[in-house]
Amino acid sequence: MDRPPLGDVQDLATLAKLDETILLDEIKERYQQNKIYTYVGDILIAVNPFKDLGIYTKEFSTRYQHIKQSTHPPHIFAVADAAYQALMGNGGRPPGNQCVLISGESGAGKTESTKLIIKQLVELCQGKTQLEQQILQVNPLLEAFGNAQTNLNDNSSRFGKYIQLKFNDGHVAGAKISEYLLEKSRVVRQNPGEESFHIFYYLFAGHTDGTFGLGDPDTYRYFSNGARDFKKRLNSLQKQYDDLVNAMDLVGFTDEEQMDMFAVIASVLHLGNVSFKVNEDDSVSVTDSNGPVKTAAKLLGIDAAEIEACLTCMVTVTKGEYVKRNYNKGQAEDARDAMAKAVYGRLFGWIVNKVNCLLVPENQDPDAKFNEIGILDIFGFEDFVKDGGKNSFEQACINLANEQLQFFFNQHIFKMEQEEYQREGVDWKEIKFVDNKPLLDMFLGKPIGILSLLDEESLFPKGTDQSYVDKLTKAFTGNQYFVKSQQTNQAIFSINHYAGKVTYAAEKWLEKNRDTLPPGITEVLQSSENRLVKTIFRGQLTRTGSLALQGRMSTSKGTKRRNLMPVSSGNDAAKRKLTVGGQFKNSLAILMERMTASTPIFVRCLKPNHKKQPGVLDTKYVLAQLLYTGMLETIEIRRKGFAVRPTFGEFVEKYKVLVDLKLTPSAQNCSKILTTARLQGWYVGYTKVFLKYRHVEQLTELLEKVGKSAICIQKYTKGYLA
Ligand code: AD9
Ligand code: MG
Repeated sequence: MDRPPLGDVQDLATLAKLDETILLDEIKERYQQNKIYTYVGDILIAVNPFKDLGIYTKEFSTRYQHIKQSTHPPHIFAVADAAYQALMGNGGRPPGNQCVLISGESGAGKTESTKLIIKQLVELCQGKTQLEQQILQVNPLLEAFGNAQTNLNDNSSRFGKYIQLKFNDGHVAGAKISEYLLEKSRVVRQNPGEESFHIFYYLFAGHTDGTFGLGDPDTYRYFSNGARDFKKRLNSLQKQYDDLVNAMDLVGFTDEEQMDMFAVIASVLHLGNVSFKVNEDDSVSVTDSNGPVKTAAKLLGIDAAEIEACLTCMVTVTKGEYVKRNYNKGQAEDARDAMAKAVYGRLFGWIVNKVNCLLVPENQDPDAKFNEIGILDIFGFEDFVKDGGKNSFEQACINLANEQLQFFFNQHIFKMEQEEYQREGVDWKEIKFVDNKPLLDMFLGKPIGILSLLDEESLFPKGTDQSYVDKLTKAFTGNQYFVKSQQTNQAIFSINHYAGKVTYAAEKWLEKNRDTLPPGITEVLQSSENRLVKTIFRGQLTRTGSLALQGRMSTSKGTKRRNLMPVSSGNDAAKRKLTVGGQFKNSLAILMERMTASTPIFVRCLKPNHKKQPGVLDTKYVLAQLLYTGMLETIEIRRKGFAVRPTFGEFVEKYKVLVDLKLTPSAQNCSKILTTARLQGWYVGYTKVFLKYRHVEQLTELLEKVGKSAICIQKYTKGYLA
């Protein structure tokens, strides 16, 4: 049977023959023609163009409103349109809550797709209200604080997010953002070639006048790789700073809050420059009490002496007596970094909370129920070893989230198809696919799971990264997903993920999982005279998210006050209910519940090459992505299943010539045509005929035999498959 010209097929599920070569050829050809979007059934494949294609203009937006998917070239706006129409009870998808699940490797285009979907949704509901305008600014705002340049992506999301847009009468009635696992460690250290969160660079660009005591950006320890061409980028960073301030204004952050936020960001950098010296009695103290520690303290609204005290020693109570234990230099540096990470992490959490408060109209009933469209934009699958870096605890969590999403995709795609067969009474044997459930169990299992064992080891006082890896090796040797290290003295192990083997270095996993602050730091920060710092460490927001002054402002100063607040070591750990891994596990479970309660639309983002280059499609790399995302299994279910499913009317109209031109659409007449054609293995359901591609080929041959002209057949077949 003739195939349409390469690159012309908009829905690959309509091709009579589809294997990995055809799939790849079609995608490659389309990419070269700047057709970055392709459907596989109702799934949208999006290949990152790494250039502006001019296809997201107002004109395109209008073109993709209230459409039938098959009548327009594939587009991300069509996905937004399908979700919106379904929400409104129109179109072919089940009504009610919808969710768009965007997956793909780091740098594949998930965040861009998310923004485009939100933009189109706002257009679809006219986008005139203040709330709708606020929503458009949320992503740029969060990206400033939660995204960073990595070796895989210049604007890499270092947190996952699920955005729920609630609709009432076709208009946005509110929004909620859930964030997952910000990579806080980036604040204090970055892999070679990488940067810290964008906001740190915007800060310098927006405050060149020396506000917040800032000097040359190259002099800050927390920029592990220096300020990275800061001077050359100054103009564009200034523009980004202005855009951010504009976004914060529009979303509803007050000027005062913004200044407080920048002060806190600056304090983190100053804190990073605090150094320690070893004294004669082996205790450590801050090298320069009038240096960065003073500036950091001023910005944080606390006394420098208090910071010095809680970074150099801890006070515990033993048998009613205060016992002071000095830190060594390494411990002091760890305490400093832990403090900086905590300040940044709390600030980010507060920003998300505040945004959530601002995105709910004040007069809205908090219990009101609305239909919603959720959009999931997680951090993409990562393996930094390939680029000379290391994979740590963060990468394990990021990759686990991607595994979970892949699992959801598998369940849904295979389940959905099989449900259609059930609805139509088709006799159907369940099809096999690469199920990553055993891998998820290995991560999430209790008491033997990668995260559970980490929790166990984190609580064990003598636990080390090495003892943790030893436990993993003992528990999972023989498991096909676990690969133990050849070097037994190294705390590393590998996991065979759906997207490939990833080697993890377990260095600092216990510490990262515990995520506890050294004793005393929280208390010092809670007693801050800076309203923002006080709030983020006491964790209270008013209804509108504005800063609330809590309690009495302490006027006591210096180490004296600190001595009144002794803490026993491990006190924070005891108070903390859940470890980072435990919290992440729970939030993934909640996310899955939310997604299960909605009708999903899948967007599969593909990265065309490793170099972020436009116009270059690395076939091997793209094929690998297509394979591990299960695209072939998806194709297999289409091929092994009844991929061609015309209604009785469509079928009779096209093939009645084989029996009798007077045939009318009915189950009986469909069976009659198929029996006359002597085909086997088809099925006639309650409203549709279920055919395999070979049936279409055989029917086409028969049509030829009955004397149809070749041109006529081609037109006919194309029309049928479209
Ligand atoms: V990560 O997992 O957060 O590291 P993403 O989110 O998948 O990753 P992102 O959306 O940030 O990737 O895309 C990476 C870059 O590719 C963007 O900064 C753009 O420069 C580029 N991109 C992505 N999609 C498009 C597009 N549709 N048109 C043009 C694009 N450029
Ligand atoms: Mg992203």
